[in-house]
Amino acid sequence: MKQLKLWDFAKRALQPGLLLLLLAGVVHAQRPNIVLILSDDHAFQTISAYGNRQIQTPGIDRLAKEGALFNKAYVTNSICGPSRASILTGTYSHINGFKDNVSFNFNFSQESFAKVLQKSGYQTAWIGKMHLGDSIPQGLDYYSILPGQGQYYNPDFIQTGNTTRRYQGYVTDIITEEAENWLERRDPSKPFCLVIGHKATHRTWMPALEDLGRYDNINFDLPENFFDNYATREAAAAQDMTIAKTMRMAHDLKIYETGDSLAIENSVKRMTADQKKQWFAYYNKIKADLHAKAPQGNALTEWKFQRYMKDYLSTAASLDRNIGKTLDYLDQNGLSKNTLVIYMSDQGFYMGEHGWFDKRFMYEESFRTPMLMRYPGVIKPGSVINDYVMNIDLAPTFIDLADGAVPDRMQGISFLPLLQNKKYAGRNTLYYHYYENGEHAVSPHFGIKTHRYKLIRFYNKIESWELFDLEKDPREMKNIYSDPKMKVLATSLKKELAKQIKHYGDKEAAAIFGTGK
Ligand code: SGN
Ligand code: CA
Repeated sequence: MKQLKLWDFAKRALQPGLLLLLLAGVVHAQRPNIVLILSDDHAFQTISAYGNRQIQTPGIDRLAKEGALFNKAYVTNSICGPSRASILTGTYSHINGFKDNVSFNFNFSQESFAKVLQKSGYQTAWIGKMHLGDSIPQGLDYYSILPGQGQYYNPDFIQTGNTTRRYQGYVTDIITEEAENWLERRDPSKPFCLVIGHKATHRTWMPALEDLGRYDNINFDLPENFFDNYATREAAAAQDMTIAKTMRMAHDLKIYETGDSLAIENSVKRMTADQKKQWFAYYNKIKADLHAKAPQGNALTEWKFQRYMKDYLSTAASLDRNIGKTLDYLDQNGLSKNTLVIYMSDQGFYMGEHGWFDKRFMYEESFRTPMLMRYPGVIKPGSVINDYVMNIDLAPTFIDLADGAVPDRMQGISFLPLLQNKKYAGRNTLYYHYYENGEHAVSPHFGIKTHRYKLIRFYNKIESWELFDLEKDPREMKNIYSDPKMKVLATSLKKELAKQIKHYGDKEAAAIFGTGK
Protein backbone atom coordinates (compact mmCIF):
# COMPACT_ATOMS: atom_id res chain seq x y z
CA MET A 1 0.00 0.00 0.00
CA LYS A 2 2.68 2.36 1.08
CA GLN A 3 4.64 1.65 -2.08
CA LEU A 4 1.61 2.32 -4.24
CA LYS A 5 1.07 5.68 -2.62
CA LEU A 6 4.68 6.60 -3.19
CA TRP A 7 4.41 5.51 -6.79
CA ASP A 8 1.30 7.71 -7.32
CA PHE A 9 3.05 10.58 -5.70
CA ALA A 10 6.12 10.07 -7.87
CA LYS A 11 4.02 9.87 -11.03
CA ARG A 12 2.28 13.12 -10.20
CA ALA A 13 5.31 14.94 -8.95
CA LEU A 14 7.80 14.08 -11.66
CA GLN A 15 8.02 14.44 -15.39
CA PRO A 16 7.80 10.99 -17.04
CA GLY A 17 11.28 11.36 -18.53
CA LEU A 18 12.79 12.20 -15.18
CA LEU A 19 11.02 9.23 -13.62
CA LEU A 20 12.51 6.89 -16.21
CA LEU A 21 15.96 8.24 -15.49
CA LEU A 22 15.42 7.73 -11.79
CA LEU A 23 14.26 4.15 -12.31
CA ALA A 24 17.23 3.45 -14.55
CA GLY A 25 19.41 4.71 -11.71
CA VAL A 26 17.77 2.28 -9.29
CA VAL A 27 18.20 -0.65 -11.68
CA HIS A 28 21.78 0.26 -12.38
CA ALA A 29 22.56 0.58 -8.71
CA GLN A 30 21.87 -3.14 -8.27
CA ARG A 31 25.06 -4.84 -7.22
CA PRO A 32 26.82 -6.68 -10.06
CA ASN A 33 26.03 -10.28 -10.91
CA ILE A 34 28.75 -12.90 -10.99
CA VAL A 35 29.01 -15.83 -13.36
CA LEU A 36 31.95 -18.14 -12.77
CA ILE A 37 32.41 -20.70 -15.53
CA LEU A 38 34.75 -23.27 -14.06
CA SER A 39 36.02 -26.06 -16.25
CA ASP A 40 38.10 -29.08 -15.34
CA ASP A 41 41.66 -29.78 -16.49
CA HIS A 42 41.54 -27.29 -19.36
CA ALA A 43 45.08 -26.46 -20.48
CA PHE A 44 45.84 -22.82 -21.35
CA GLN A 45 48.15 -24.15 -24.09
CA THR A 46 45.07 -25.35 -25.99
CA ILE A 47 43.26 -21.99 -26.07
CA SER A 48 43.76 -19.73 -29.08
CA ALA A 49 43.62 -16.58 -26.93
CA TYR A 50 46.65 -18.00 -25.09
CA GLY A 51 48.55 -18.42 -28.34
CA ASN A 52 47.57 -21.84 -29.68
CA ARG A 53 47.84 -21.57 -33.46
CA GLN A 54 46.57 -24.99 -34.45
CA ILE A 55 42.98 -24.69 -33.27
CA GLN A 56 40.46 -21.94 -32.51
CA THR A 57 38.44 -21.39 -29.31
CA PRO A 58 36.10 -18.56 -30.33
CA GLY A 59 33.86 -18.79 -27.22
CA ILE A 60 36.68 -18.29 -24.74
CA ASP A 61 38.48 -15.82 -27.01
CA ARG A 62 35.42 -13.57 -26.83
CA LEU A 63 36.21 -12.97 -23.17
CA ALA A 64 39.76 -11.96 -24.10
CA LYS A 65 38.48 -9.56 -26.76
CA GLU A 66 35.68 -8.08 -24.67
CA GLY A 67 37.53 -8.23 -21.36
CA ALA A 68 40.83 -9.35 -19.89
CA LEU A 69 43.17 -12.29 -20.28
CA PHE A 70 45.17 -13.20 -17.19
CA ASN A 71 48.59 -14.47 -18.16
CA LYS A 72 49.70 -15.35 -14.67
CA ALA A 73 46.82 -17.04 -12.88
CA TYR A 74 47.91 -19.90 -10.61
CA VAL A 75 46.41 -22.43 -8.20
CA THR A 76 47.21 -23.35 -4.60
CA ASN A 77 47.03 -27.13 -5.13
CA SER A 78 46.75 -28.44 -8.66
CA ILE A 79 43.94 -30.93 -8.35
CA CYS A 80 40.18 -30.87 -8.74
CA GLY A 81 38.42 -30.83 -5.34
CA PRO A 82 41.19 -28.96 -3.50
CA SER A 83 41.25 -26.20 -6.12
CA ARG A 84 37.48 -25.82 -5.92
CA ALA A 85 37.66 -25.73 -2.11
CA SER A 86 40.28 -22.95 -2.38
CA ILE A 87 38.10 -21.04 -4.85
CA LEU A 88 35.02 -21.33 -2.65
CA THR A 89 36.71 -20.45 0.64
CA GLY A 90 39.56 -18.15 -0.43
CA THR A 91 41.96 -20.30 1.60
CA TYR A 92 44.81 -22.79 1.16
CA SER A 93 44.07 -26.50 1.60
CA HIS A 94 45.53 -26.66 5.13
CA ILE A 95 42.97 -24.04 6.21
CA ASN A 96 39.88 -25.36 4.42
CA GLY A 97 40.85 -28.97 5.20
CA PHE A 98 40.26 -30.36 1.69
CA LYS A 99 43.82 -31.39 0.88
CA ASP A 100 43.23 -34.15 -1.63
CA ASN A 101 40.50 -35.75 -3.70
CA VAL A 102 40.47 -39.09 -1.99
CA SER A 103 40.52 -38.72 1.80
CA PHE A 104 38.16 -35.83 2.49
CA ASN A 105 34.64 -34.51 2.42
CA PHE A 106 34.47 -30.74 2.20
CA ASN A 107 33.29 -29.15 5.41
CA PHE A 108 30.53 -26.79 4.28
CA SER A 109 30.13 -25.23 7.71
CA GLN A 110 33.06 -22.88 6.95
CA GLU A 111 32.95 -19.43 5.33
CA SER A 112 32.65 -19.32 1.56
CA PHE A 113 31.93 -16.66 -1.02
CA ALA A 114 28.59 -18.38 -1.65
CA LYS A 115 27.59 -18.02 1.99
CA VAL A 116 28.72 -14.42 2.32
CA LEU A 117 26.95 -13.40 -0.90
CA GLN A 118 23.80 -15.30 -0.01
CA LYS A 119 23.64 -13.60 3.38
CA SER A 120 24.06 -10.22 1.73
CA GLY A 121 21.06 -10.75 -0.54
CA TYR A 122 22.49 -12.51 -3.59
CA GLN A 123 20.77 -15.48 -5.18
CA THR A 124 23.35 -18.22 -5.37
CA ALA A 125 23.55 -21.37 -7.45
CA TRP A 126 26.08 -24.01 -8.49
CA ILE A 127 25.30 -26.08 -11.55
CA GLY A 128 27.47 -28.91 -12.87
CA LYS A 129 30.66 -30.36 -11.48
CA MET A 130 31.55 -29.55 -7.88
CA HIS A 131 33.49 -32.60 -6.72
CA LEU A 132 33.74 -31.76 -3.02
CA GLY A 133 32.65 -35.09 -1.55
CA ASP A 134 29.23 -36.20 -0.34
CA SER A 135 28.27 -33.45 2.12
CA ILE A 136 25.20 -31.38 1.36
CA PRO A 137 26.26 -28.02 -0.10
CA GLN A 138 25.60 -24.88 1.93
CA GLY A 139 25.33 -21.25 0.86
CA LEU A 140 23.45 -22.11 -2.30
CA ASP A 141 19.81 -21.32 -3.06
CA TYR A 142 19.98 -23.95 -5.77
CA TYR A 143 22.35 -26.69 -6.78
CA SER A 144 22.27 -29.30 -9.48
CA ILE A 145 25.58 -31.07 -9.33
CA LEU A 146 27.22 -34.14 -10.80
CA PRO A 147 27.89 -36.91 -8.30
CA GLY A 148 31.70 -37.01 -7.97
CA GLN A 149 33.34 -36.83 -11.39
CA GLY A 150 30.01 -37.27 -13.16
CA GLN A 151 29.43 -38.81 -16.57
CA TYR A 152 29.84 -37.38 -20.07
CA TYR A 153 26.71 -38.98 -21.55
CA ASN A 154 23.23 -39.14 -20.03
CA PRO A 155 24.58 -37.88 -16.69
CA ASP A 156 22.91 -37.90 -13.29
CA PHE A 157 22.56 -34.70 -11.26
CA ILE A 158 22.00 -34.35 -7.53
CA GLN A 159 19.69 -31.43 -6.95
CA THR A 160 18.54 -29.25 -4.07
CA GLY A 161 16.66 -31.48 -1.66
CA ASN A 162 19.10 -34.31 -2.41
CA THR A 163 17.15 -35.88 -5.24
CA THR A 164 18.93 -37.50 -8.17
CA ARG A 165 17.78 -36.98 -11.74
CA ARG A 166 19.16 -38.46 -14.94
CA TYR A 167 19.27 -36.29 -18.05
CA GLN A 168 19.51 -37.48 -21.61
CA GLY A 169 22.29 -35.96 -23.70
CA TYR A 170 25.80 -34.61 -23.42
CA VAL A 171 26.97 -33.25 -20.09
CA THR A 172 28.35 -29.86 -21.22
CA ASP A 173 25.17 -29.08 -23.19
CA ILE A 174 23.00 -30.09 -20.24
CA ILE A 175 24.94 -28.01 -17.71
CA THR A 176 24.69 -24.95 -19.98
CA GLU A 177 20.95 -25.46 -20.40
CA GLU A 178 20.42 -26.03 -16.68
CA ALA A 179 22.28 -22.78 -15.99
CA GLU A 180 20.05 -20.90 -18.44
CA ASN A 181 16.95 -22.45 -16.89
CA TRP A 182 18.02 -21.26 -13.47
CA LEU A 183 18.68 -17.76 -14.78
CA GLU A 184 15.22 -17.78 -16.37
CA ARG A 185 13.45 -18.59 -13.12
CA ARG A 186 15.56 -16.49 -10.73
CA ASP A 187 14.18 -13.36 -9.08
CA PRO A 188 15.36 -10.51 -11.34
CA SER A 189 15.05 -7.97 -8.54
CA LYS A 190 18.09 -9.46 -6.78
CA PRO A 191 21.69 -9.81 -7.91
CA PHE A 192 22.95 -13.35 -8.49
CA CYS A 193 26.09 -15.41 -8.29
CA LEU A 194 26.12 -18.49 -10.49
CA VAL A 195 28.86 -21.09 -10.77
CA ILE A 196 28.70 -23.17 -13.94
CA GLY A 197 30.97 -26.12 -13.23
CA HIS A 198 31.89 -28.08 -16.34
CA LYS A 199 33.14 -31.65 -16.33
CA ALA A 200 35.00 -31.07 -19.60
CA THR A 201 37.87 -31.47 -20.30
CA HIS A 202 38.49 -34.13 -17.64
CA ARG A 203 39.80 -37.59 -18.44
CA THR A 204 38.61 -39.64 -20.40
CA TRP A 205 38.05 -36.75 -22.84
CA MET A 206 34.73 -37.61 -24.46
CA PRO A 207 33.35 -35.00 -26.87
CA ALA A 208 29.75 -34.34 -27.81
CA LEU A 209 28.90 -36.77 -30.59
CA GLU A 210 28.67 -33.90 -33.09
CA ASP A 211 32.33 -33.05 -32.34
CA LEU A 212 33.77 -36.53 -32.87
CA GLY A 213 36.55 -36.32 -35.42
CA ARG A 214 36.60 -32.53 -35.52
CA TYR A 215 40.41 -32.35 -35.55
CA ASP A 216 41.20 -35.55 -37.43
CA ASN A 217 42.90 -33.62 -40.23
CA ILE A 218 45.37 -31.89 -37.95
CA ASN A 219 48.73 -33.35 -37.06
CA PHE A 220 49.53 -31.79 -33.69
CA ASP A 221 53.02 -30.53 -32.88
CA LEU A 222 54.89 -32.61 -30.33
CA PRO A 223 56.03 -30.49 -27.38
CA GLU A 224 59.78 -29.88 -27.42
CA ASN A 225 60.26 -31.91 -24.24
CA PHE A 226 57.91 -34.77 -25.13
CA PHE A 227 60.71 -37.35 -24.85
CA ASP A 228 61.93 -36.05 -21.49
CA ASN A 229 64.41 -38.33 -19.68
CA TYR A 230 63.78 -36.60 -16.31
CA ALA A 231 67.49 -36.19 -15.59
CA THR A 232 68.13 -34.15 -12.40
CA ARG A 233 64.43 -34.45 -11.36
CA GLU A 234 63.78 -37.46 -9.16
CA ALA A 235 60.06 -36.81 -8.56
CA ALA A 236 59.45 -36.22 -12.25
CA ALA A 237 61.08 -39.56 -12.98
CA ALA A 238 58.92 -41.38 -10.40
CA GLN A 239 55.48 -40.27 -11.66
CA ASP A 240 52.96 -42.49 -13.38
CA MET A 241 51.29 -40.19 -15.89
CA THR A 242 53.03 -40.66 -19.20
CA ILE A 243 51.32 -40.97 -22.54
CA ALA A 244 53.77 -43.77 -23.31
CA LYS A 245 53.13 -46.01 -20.31
CA THR A 246 50.17 -44.78 -18.23
CA MET A 247 47.66 -43.82 -20.92
CA ARG A 248 45.48 -46.80 -21.69
CA MET A 249 44.29 -47.80 -25.14
CA ALA A 250 40.75 -48.78 -24.15
CA HIS A 251 40.07 -46.60 -21.14
CA ASP A 252 41.63 -43.39 -22.48
CA LEU A 253 41.76 -43.76 -26.22
CA LYS A 254 38.60 -45.85 -26.67
CA ILE A 255 40.25 -48.56 -28.74
CA TYR A 256 38.59 -51.74 -27.57
CA GLU A 257 40.13 -55.00 -28.68
CA THR A 258 38.34 -58.32 -28.52
CA GLY A 259 38.32 -59.43 -24.91
CA ASP A 260 38.40 -55.90 -23.43
CA SER A 261 35.53 -55.61 -21.03
CA LEU A 262 32.99 -53.04 -22.11
CA ALA A 263 30.98 -53.66 -19.00
CA ILE A 264 33.46 -51.73 -16.85
CA GLU A 265 33.26 -48.68 -19.08
CA ASN A 266 30.40 -46.89 -17.37
CA SER A 267 30.31 -44.07 -19.86
CA VAL A 268 29.76 -46.33 -22.83
CA LYS A 269 27.40 -48.60 -20.92
CA ARG A 270 24.96 -45.79 -20.22
CA MET A 271 24.73 -44.58 -23.82
CA THR A 272 21.54 -45.13 -25.80
CA ALA A 273 21.65 -47.51 -28.77
CA ASP A 274 21.76 -44.53 -31.12
CA GLN A 275 24.59 -42.83 -29.25
CA LYS A 276 26.55 -46.09 -29.18
CA LYS A 277 26.08 -46.49 -32.93
CA GLN A 278 27.64 -43.08 -33.67
CA TRP A 279 30.36 -43.65 -31.10
CA PHE A 280 31.49 -47.01 -32.45
CA ALA A 281 31.13 -45.94 -36.08
CA TYR A 282 33.81 -43.35 -35.27
CA TYR A 283 36.15 -45.30 -32.98
CA ASN A 284 36.04 -48.51 -35.03
CA LYS A 285 37.53 -46.53 -37.92
CA ILE A 286 40.31 -45.30 -35.62
CA LYS A 287 40.94 -48.86 -34.53
CA ALA A 288 41.18 -50.00 -38.15
CA ASP A 289 43.70 -47.21 -38.81
CA LEU A 290 45.76 -48.33 -35.82
CA HIS A 291 45.74 -51.92 -37.01
CA ALA A 292 46.78 -50.86 -40.50
CA LYS A 293 49.67 -48.72 -39.29
CA ALA A 294 50.63 -51.00 -36.38
CA PRO A 295 53.09 -48.46 -34.91
CA GLN A 296 55.66 -49.62 -32.38
CA GLY A 297 57.90 -47.95 -29.79
CA ASN A 298 58.10 -44.15 -30.12
CA ALA A 299 55.84 -44.26 -33.16
CA LEU A 300 53.11 -45.84 -31.01
CA THR A 301 53.61 -43.20 -28.30
CA GLU A 302 53.27 -40.48 -30.94
CA TRP A 303 50.14 -42.15 -32.31
CA LYS A 304 48.70 -42.12 -28.77
CA PHE A 305 49.65 -38.44 -28.41
CA GLN A 306 47.80 -37.56 -31.63
CA ARG A 307 44.70 -39.45 -30.48
CA TYR A 308 44.86 -37.85 -27.04
CA MET A 309 45.06 -34.38 -28.58
CA LYS A 310 42.17 -35.07 -30.93
CA ASP A 311 39.83 -36.41 -28.24
CA TYR A 312 40.81 -33.77 -25.70
CA LEU A 313 40.49 -30.86 -28.14
CA SER A 314 37.18 -32.11 -29.49
CA THR A 315 35.90 -32.23 -25.90
CA ALA A 316 37.26 -28.71 -25.46
CA ALA A 317 35.45 -27.63 -28.65
CA SER A 318 32.13 -28.81 -27.17
CA LEU A 319 33.02 -26.82 -24.05
CA ASP A 320 33.99 -23.73 -26.00
CA ARG A 321 30.73 -23.76 -27.97
CA ASN A 322 28.80 -23.90 -24.70
CA ILE A 323 30.78 -21.02 -23.21
CA GLY A 324 29.80 -19.01 -26.29
CA LYS A 325 26.21 -20.05 -25.68
CA THR A 326 26.28 -18.83 -22.09
CA LEU A 327 27.74 -15.49 -23.24
CA ASP A 328 25.02 -15.22 -25.92
CA TYR A 329 22.37 -15.84 -23.28
CA LEU A 330 23.73 -13.06 -21.07
CA ASP A 331 23.94 -10.68 -24.05
CA GLN A 332 20.45 -11.49 -25.30
CA ASN A 333 18.89 -11.07 -21.88
CA GLY A 334 20.41 -7.71 -21.06
CA LEU A 335 22.62 -9.24 -18.37
CA SER A 336 26.08 -8.63 -19.81
CA LYS A 337 26.45 -5.06 -18.73
CA ASN A 338 26.16 -5.60 -15.00
CA THR A 339 27.78 -9.02 -14.78
CA LEU A 340 31.33 -10.10 -14.11
CA VAL A 341 31.86 -13.26 -16.15
CA ILE A 342 34.93 -15.36 -15.43
CA TYR A 343 36.19 -18.36 -17.30
CA MET A 344 38.85 -20.49 -15.65
CA SER A 345 39.92 -24.08 -15.16
CA ASP A 346 40.43 -25.71 -11.76
CA GLN A 347 44.08 -26.14 -12.80
CA GLY A 348 46.24 -26.54 -15.87
CA PHE A 349 47.06 -29.81 -17.63
CA TYR A 350 49.91 -31.48 -19.51
CA MET A 351 49.40 -31.81 -23.22
CA GLY A 352 52.42 -34.01 -23.78
CA GLU A 353 54.94 -31.68 -22.10
CA HIS A 354 57.44 -33.93 -20.27
CA GLY A 355 55.63 -36.79 -22.03
CA TRP A 356 52.63 -36.39 -19.71
CA PHE A 357 48.91 -35.98 -19.33
CA ASP A 358 47.29 -35.08 -15.93
CA LYS A 359 48.41 -32.31 -13.54
CA ARG A 360 49.48 -32.18 -9.83
CA PHE A 361 53.06 -30.93 -10.26
CA MET A 362 54.10 -27.38 -9.46
CA TYR A 363 55.67 -27.16 -12.93
CA GLU A 364 54.10 -24.44 -15.04
CA GLU A 365 51.62 -26.36 -17.22
CA SER A 366 49.60 -27.59 -14.23
CA PHE A 367 50.35 -24.88 -11.65
CA ARG A 368 49.16 -22.17 -14.01
CA THR A 369 45.55 -22.05 -15.16
CA PRO A 370 43.67 -20.17 -17.87
CA MET A 371 41.64 -17.24 -16.54
CA LEU A 372 39.73 -14.64 -18.52
CA MET A 373 37.00 -12.24 -17.53
CA ARG A 374 34.60 -9.68 -18.86
CA TYR A 375 32.97 -6.81 -17.00
CA PRO A 376 31.83 -4.10 -19.40
CA GLY A 377 32.44 -0.54 -18.29
CA VAL A 378 35.06 -1.68 -15.77
CA ILE A 379 37.51 -3.94 -17.63
CA LYS A 380 38.91 -2.38 -20.77
CA PRO A 381 38.30 -4.72 -23.73
CA GLY A 382 41.45 -6.50 -24.87
CA SER A 383 43.30 -6.09 -21.56
CA VAL A 384 46.19 -8.43 -20.82
CA ILE A 385 47.00 -8.78 -17.13
CA ASN A 386 50.47 -9.92 -16.12
CA ASP A 387 50.09 -9.62 -12.34
CA TYR A 388 50.13 -12.80 -10.30
CA VAL A 389 46.65 -13.86 -9.21
CA MET A 390 45.59 -17.13 -7.56
CA ASN A 391 42.43 -19.19 -7.26
CA ILE A 392 42.10 -18.07 -3.60
CA ASP A 393 41.66 -14.49 -4.86
CA LEU A 394 38.25 -15.13 -6.39
CA ALA A 395 36.31 -15.33 -3.10
CA PRO A 396 37.58 -11.97 -1.76
CA THR A 397 37.13 -10.39 -5.21
CA PHE A 398 33.50 -11.51 -5.42
CA ILE A 399 32.76 -10.26 -1.91
CA ASP A 400 34.51 -6.98 -2.65
CA LEU A 401 32.45 -6.59 -5.81
CA ALA A 402 29.27 -7.13 -3.79
CA ASP A 403 30.36 -4.44 -1.30
CA GLY A 404 30.72 -7.02 1.45
CA ALA A 405 33.30 -7.46 4.19
CA VAL A 406 35.90 -10.12 3.37
CA PRO A 407 36.18 -12.56 6.31
CA ASP A 408 39.60 -12.39 8.02
CA ARG A 409 40.10 -16.08 7.46
CA MET A 410 40.27 -15.66 3.69
CA GLN A 411 43.86 -15.63 2.44
CA GLY A 412 43.38 -14.41 -1.11
CA ILE A 413 43.71 -10.82 -2.27
CA SER A 414 40.81 -9.08 -4.01
CA PHE A 415 41.89 -8.17 -7.53
CA LEU A 416 38.95 -5.83 -8.05
CA PRO A 417 41.26 -2.76 -7.88
CA LEU A 418 43.34 -4.33 -10.65
CA LEU A 419 40.22 -4.55 -12.83
CA GLN A 420 39.28 -0.99 -11.97
CA ASN A 421 42.75 0.29 -12.74
CA LYS A 422 43.19 1.39 -9.14
CA LYS A 423 46.11 0.93 -6.79
CA TYR A 424 46.74 -2.79 -6.33
CA ALA A 425 49.56 -4.29 -4.30
CA GLY A 426 49.19 -7.93 -5.35
CA ARG A 427 52.04 -10.36 -4.70
CA ASN A 428 55.53 -11.12 -6.02
CA THR A 429 55.76 -14.69 -4.79
CA LEU A 430 53.38 -17.59 -5.28
CA TYR A 431 53.09 -20.34 -2.67
CA TYR A 432 51.99 -23.88 -3.58
CA HIS A 433 51.30 -27.11 -1.67
CA TYR A 434 50.21 -30.43 -3.20
CA TYR A 435 49.38 -33.36 -0.88
CA GLU A 436 47.86 -36.33 -2.69
CA ASN A 437 50.03 -39.41 -2.65
CA GLY A 438 48.31 -42.02 -4.78
CA GLU A 439 47.07 -42.16 -8.37
CA HIS A 440 49.72 -41.01 -10.88
CA ALA A 441 52.44 -41.30 -8.22
CA VAL A 442 53.25 -37.62 -7.90
CA SER A 443 55.14 -37.02 -4.67
CA PRO A 444 53.66 -34.45 -2.27
CA HIS A 445 55.50 -31.13 -2.47
CA PHE A 446 55.39 -27.46 -1.63
CA GLY A 447 57.32 -24.51 -2.98
CA ILE A 448 57.46 -20.97 -4.25
CA LYS A 449 57.65 -19.23 -7.57
CA THR A 450 59.15 -15.80 -7.86
CA HIS A 451 59.32 -13.77 -11.06
CA ARG A 452 62.47 -15.63 -12.08
CA TYR A 453 62.90 -18.77 -10.00
CA LYS A 454 61.02 -21.76 -8.68
CA LEU A 455 62.02 -23.69 -5.56
CA ILE A 456 60.25 -26.96 -4.77
CA ARG A 457 60.55 -29.31 -1.83
CA PHE A 458 59.28 -32.87 -2.44
CA TYR A 459 58.51 -35.02 0.62
CA ASN A 460 56.80 -38.20 1.79
CA LYS A 461 57.46 -40.20 -1.36
CA ILE A 462 60.51 -38.53 -2.85
CA GLU A 463 62.74 -36.46 -0.55
CA SER A 464 64.35 -33.78 -2.68
CA TRP A 465 64.73 -30.11 -3.54
CA GLU A 466 64.42 -28.65 -7.02
CA LEU A 467 65.43 -25.22 -8.24
CA PHE A 468 64.74 -23.81 -11.70
CA ASP A 469 65.84 -20.63 -13.41
CA LEU A 470 62.66 -19.96 -15.38
CA GLU A 471 64.33 -17.32 -17.50
CA LYS A 472 67.01 -19.70 -18.79
CA ASP A 473 64.95 -22.87 -18.51
CA PRO A 474 61.24 -22.11 -18.97
CA ARG A 475 60.42 -25.78 -19.58
CA GLU A 476 61.86 -26.78 -16.18
CA MET A 477 64.24 -29.43 -17.46
CA LYS A 478 67.34 -28.71 -15.42
CA ASN A 479 67.24 -28.77 -11.64
CA ILE A 480 70.12 -26.53 -10.49
CA TYR A 481 69.58 -26.98 -6.76
CA SER A 482 72.81 -28.95 -6.28
CA ASP A 483 74.95 -26.62 -8.38
CA PRO A 484 77.45 -25.05 -5.90
CA LYS A 485 77.17 -21.75 -7.77
CA MET A 486 73.48 -21.63 -6.84
CA LYS A 487 73.99 -22.03 -3.11
CA VAL A 488 73.54 -18.36 -2.23
CA LEU A 489 70.45 -18.15 -4.43
CA ALA A 490 69.00 -21.35 -2.93
CA THR A 491 69.56 -20.00 0.59
CA SER A 492 67.77 -16.75 -0.15
CA LEU A 493 64.88 -18.55 -1.86
CA LYS A 494 64.59 -20.85 1.14
CA LYS A 495 64.23 -17.80 3.32
CA GLU A 496 61.44 -16.57 1.09
CA LEU A 497 59.80 -20.00 1.23
CA ALA A 498 59.95 -19.96 5.03
CA LYS A 499 58.35 -16.52 4.97
CA GLN A 500 55.49 -17.71 2.77
CA ILE A 501 54.92 -20.81 4.91
CA LYS A 502 54.69 -18.59 7.96
CA HIS A 503 52.47 -16.04 6.22
CA TYR A 504 49.92 -18.67 5.24
CA GLY A 505 50.25 -20.62 8.50
CA ASP A 506 51.15 -23.94 6.85
CA LYS A 507 52.39 -25.82 9.92
CA GLU A 508 52.82 -29.15 8.14
CA ALA A 509 55.16 -27.57 5.57
CA ALA A 510 57.00 -25.72 8.35
CA ALA A 511 57.73 -29.00 10.12
CA ILE A 512 58.94 -30.71 6.93
CA PHE A 513 60.98 -27.68 5.89
CA GLY A 514 63.08 -28.04 9.01
CA THR A 515 63.95 -31.69 8.30
CA GLY A 516 65.72 -33.81 5.69
CA LYS A 517 68.26 -32.87 3.05
C1 SGN B 1 40.48 -39.60 -11.93
C2 SGN B 1 41.37 -39.82 -13.16
C3 SGN B 1 42.79 -39.38 -12.88
C4 SGN B 1 42.80 -37.98 -12.35
C5 SGN B 1 41.92 -37.91 -11.11
C6 SGN B 1 41.85 -36.56 -10.46
N1 SGN B 1 41.34 -41.18 -13.57
O1 SGN B 1 40.80 -40.49 -10.91
O2 SGN B 1 43.55 -39.48 -14.07
O3 SGN B 1 44.10 -37.56 -12.03
O4 SGN B 1 40.60 -38.28 -11.48
O5 SGN B 1 41.33 -35.62 -11.33
S1 SGN B 1 40.08 -41.70 -14.46
O6 SGN B 1 40.60 -42.72 -15.33
O7 SGN B 1 39.11 -42.23 -13.55
O8 SGN B 1 39.54 -40.57 -15.20
S2 SGN B 1 40.56 -34.41 -10.75
O9 SGN B 1 40.42 -33.44 -11.82
O10 SGN B 1 39.31 -34.89 -10.27
O11 SGN B 1 41.40 -33.87 -9.70
CA1 CA C 1 40.67 -30.95 -12.36
